[in-house]
Amino acid sequence: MKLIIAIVQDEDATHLISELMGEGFGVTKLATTGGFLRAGNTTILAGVEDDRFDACMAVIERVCKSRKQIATSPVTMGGATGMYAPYPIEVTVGGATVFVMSVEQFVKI
Ligand code: 2BA
Repeated sequence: MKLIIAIVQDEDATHLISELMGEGFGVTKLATTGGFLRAGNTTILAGVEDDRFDACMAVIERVCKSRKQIATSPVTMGGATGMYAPYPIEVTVGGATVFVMSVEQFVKI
């Protein structure tokens, strides 16, 4: 068994969960925050049997879209002022950031 930890954009989360549930996968949704954008995203936990791993990854790949977002990044203004001036940068977020772990034991009590 594998544990899939997928960090996805909030915009994709509802659709992804219903697609995964519709295909019989068990999922848990966590409300999370990205360290770089400091904006909300969604982390999906899915425990899947090895023979269904590819099917689960295929759903994630199909549903999760990449999008461009504007982030505000601070830059130091030169000289002795030590002041910070925010400036916009464009980043491409997603489709999904996925970690896959082998599950040693799965117990439901
Ligand atoms: P954030 O940390 O808010 O990052 C959002 C997007 O900003 C990233 O999209 C990437 O395009 C960009 N970005 C992140 N760090 C950057 C940096 N130091 N310099 C320039 N651009 C940067 P994704 O790569 O698709 O990541 C989406 C979210 O997935 C991240 O949100 C974070 O919550 C999670 N994530 C990504 N890599 C991770 C990792 N190695 N470990 C844990 N979580 C990760």
